[in-house]
Amino acid sequence: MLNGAASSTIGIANLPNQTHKIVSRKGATFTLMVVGESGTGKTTYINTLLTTTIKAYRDPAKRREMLARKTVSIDVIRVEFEEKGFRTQLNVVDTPGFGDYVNNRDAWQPIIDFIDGQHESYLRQEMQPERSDILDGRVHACLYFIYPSGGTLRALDIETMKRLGSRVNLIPVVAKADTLTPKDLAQFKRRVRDAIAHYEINVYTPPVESDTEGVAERNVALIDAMPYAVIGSEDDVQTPDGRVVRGRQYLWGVSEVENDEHCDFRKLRNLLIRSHMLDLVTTTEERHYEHFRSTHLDANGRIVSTVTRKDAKFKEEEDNLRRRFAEQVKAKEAMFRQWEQKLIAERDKLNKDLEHEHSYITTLTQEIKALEERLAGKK
Ligand SMILES: Nc1nc2c(ncn2[C@@H]2O[C@H](COP(=O)(O)OP(=O)(O)O)[C@@H](O)[C@H]2O)c(=O)[nH]1
Ligand SMILES: [Mg+2]
Repeated sequence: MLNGAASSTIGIANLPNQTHKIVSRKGATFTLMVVGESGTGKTTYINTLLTTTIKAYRDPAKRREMLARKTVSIDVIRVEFEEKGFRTQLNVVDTPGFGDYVNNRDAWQPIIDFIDGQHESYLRQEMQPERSDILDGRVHACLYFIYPSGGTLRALDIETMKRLGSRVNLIPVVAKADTLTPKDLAQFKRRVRDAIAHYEINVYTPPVESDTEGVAERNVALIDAMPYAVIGSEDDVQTPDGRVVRGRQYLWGVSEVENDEHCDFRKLRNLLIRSHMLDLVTTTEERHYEHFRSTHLDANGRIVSTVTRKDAKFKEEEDNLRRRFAEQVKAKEAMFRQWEQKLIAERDKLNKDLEHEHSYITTLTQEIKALEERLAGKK
């Protein structure tokens, strides 16, 4: 059961009947991933999203079990919710932050490998004759957490977002929006938007066209709000006017998570799990997965594996082996040469001995001959 302030229905239950049938036969799976520098609030955001969205887990133990812990590896949190008979399996992929190292080259590689790996796994299953139980781990939306520096996108953000945008529905997010004043936040969002356009980063854009009145305008407003400013909090706090809300308490007041004046948390949640869940799933299938498929099958229809890391490691091992082999060959060659020298020396010695024997025999033969002649003379 889903129950939050503005979440009377979730995405799947809101769909027109036709799509209902397609999605709900086995229940839908929706996979959301969070990526970004360490400490930008990714894990907190996941917990905020889950606890403000899925309130069925009133049992504290179960709720704790569901929450994300400090992230040291790529973690997948699985939650299932049901609304009007439609089951949705929500997978949230938490990733350890990057950017902690002096050398951040290829920091994005494990994340890219994960995304490509899910596509590859799906493709492998799809090519099997028995395909009724396909496990679908493909990432439908990737939230990229941008550090609220007040400046603009960092080089690492640009490099990572470029790679992500060509593989998944990339949704940029301004982290910890409560740390910027509304004026600075608006300016920062504008700069980020400009950088995204300038560096030609491919981001998810909600489709505008819609027959339903008001929906098109809402979608335009959604596009304009990108990058979505979010505030994460695991606590409920009291506002100066007495309301208890999810938020962060400060001396000057409260930053409210679910307040449109404070951040875009509600807008983003609505986009993800209600208004655009199906579009995120279909664009993943039709655009990103299709692109992966068309670029990862060779002429014989065999899968070209994506494991770049292992390639590099394998090559290193191969080089080591080759070097060790060459060294061993060289050592053996030296040994053979020594043997050869010894053999030659022995052969020479034998030859000399033979010569010696030969001349001895010749001398003896001559002596015999002389003796015979002398004997014959005496007769
Ligand atoms: N001011 C502020 N702090 C936040 C926000 N979200 C998370 N934090 C804090 O930032 C720190 C790092 O959060 P965490 O979720 O572990 O970051 P992660 O490394 O990206 O997963 C924690 O102390 C959080 O309480 C936010 O929206 N605003
Ligand atoms: Mg974390």
